[in-house]
Amino acid sequence: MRISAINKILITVACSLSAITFVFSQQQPENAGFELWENVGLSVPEPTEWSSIKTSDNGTLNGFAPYVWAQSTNAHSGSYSVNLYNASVLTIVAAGTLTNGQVHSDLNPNNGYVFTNIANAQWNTPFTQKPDSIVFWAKFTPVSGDIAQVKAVLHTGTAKIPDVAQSNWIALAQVDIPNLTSVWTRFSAPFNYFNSNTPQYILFVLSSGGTVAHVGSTAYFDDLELIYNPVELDLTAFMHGPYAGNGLMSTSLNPDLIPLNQPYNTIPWNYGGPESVPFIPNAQVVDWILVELRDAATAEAATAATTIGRQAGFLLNDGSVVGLDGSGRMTFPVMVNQNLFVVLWHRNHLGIMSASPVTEVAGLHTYNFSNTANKIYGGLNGSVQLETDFPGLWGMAGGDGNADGTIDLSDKNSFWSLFVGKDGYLSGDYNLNGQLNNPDKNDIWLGNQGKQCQVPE
Ligand SMILES: [Ca+2]
Ligand SMILES: [Ca+2]
Ligand SMILES: [Ca+2]
Repeated sequence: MRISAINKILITVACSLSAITFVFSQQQPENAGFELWENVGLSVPEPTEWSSIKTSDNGTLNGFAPYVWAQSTNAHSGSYSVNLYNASVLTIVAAGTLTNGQVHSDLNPNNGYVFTNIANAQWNTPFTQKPDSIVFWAKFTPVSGDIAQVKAVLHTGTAKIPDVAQSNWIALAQVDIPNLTSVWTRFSAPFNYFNSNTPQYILFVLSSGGTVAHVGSTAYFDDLELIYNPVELDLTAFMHGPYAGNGLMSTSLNPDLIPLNQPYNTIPWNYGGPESVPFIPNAQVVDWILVELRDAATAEAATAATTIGRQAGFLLNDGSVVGLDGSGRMTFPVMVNQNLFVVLWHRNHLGIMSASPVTEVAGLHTYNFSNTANKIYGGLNGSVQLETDFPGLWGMAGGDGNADGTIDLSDKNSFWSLFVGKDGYLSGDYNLNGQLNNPDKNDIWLGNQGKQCQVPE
């Protein structure tokens, strides 16, 4: 039998990675500064993307409904704000009302509501993100105990405000303004999340009246904004290959051999992020590292499907993980609903995940993978003890040249043997010194054989 001498390079994706592209732009309300106005056939224009009680879903009542809004040149910024005021028709007092959805009007104001009309794009605002809070600017002159109010509801499907059942609601942010507010004032409120569902729409209602509105109350609104507090990371981790002792890694690849573009745009990471630098920003940079955030109840449940963000950054010789400027912390514009688990990927070391949730203190999410045993999920099955003397040091296992999540003979045969003697930024350069020779195999790969990536698939 003839045996082929060709080494078959198997690229199996043991630690499977999703190819999802994450969009980091933050969704904001449309025409949130009320600068754009449109004539919708009424004698008063409406702010574009917003509507009120004369364009409700009840064509019969629309003709009788009073005007309760006006374009105002009394603006917090730009040229205009929206002025809402309570007005009466016959014996009914209608509250000044503005929504990005549609008004459902009723002869009894108590039966009125605003709603996301999913049947018509004119009356709904698709929205899939999870802001932390709402901010806007307002002035208010109340009459007889009236309150001005802004509510924002993130929801799926059809939803309305108010709604006793709160059907399809995911989160509510609400600001009540009970007092005279004669100068432009900034108001804010957090979104209170009821569940971890992903929104499909956002519904706002702005009002110049409370549950029982009185004629004469008038309010001005401008510059609505949604606030997203990013997850800022303070991470520490070490890699076996370049580990040089005394809590430091070598920086032999720096600067000439480290590429200026993030190298994780290939199998198995398939990370298409645009991270690149004009030059390696810091003499302490060891190599590029890919940081992945997962949102799950437990470490076991933190599979690839729970990924909420990925970014490439730099690992420094003291174990710090930093952004593209070489010193600042990495931030992710995401919101964590359950628990945050952080995964680190390196091109020829086994990926690692935090064994426990990464918690926030004063806005900072801190995790040190290295300073005690079992900070790395799965322990020594997928990592290495770098220092045995107290207090010890633990890090990422080197030798996975084909990045399939297992350190075995194929990493030697295909990615080390074939390139022995070569220089460069090579997968088989397991000690990251820019030269591929015996120490890569003997000092790093050999002792790590059999270790497997413990990051949940
Ligand atoms: Ca404005
Ligand atoms: Ca391997
Ligand atoms: Ca080497």
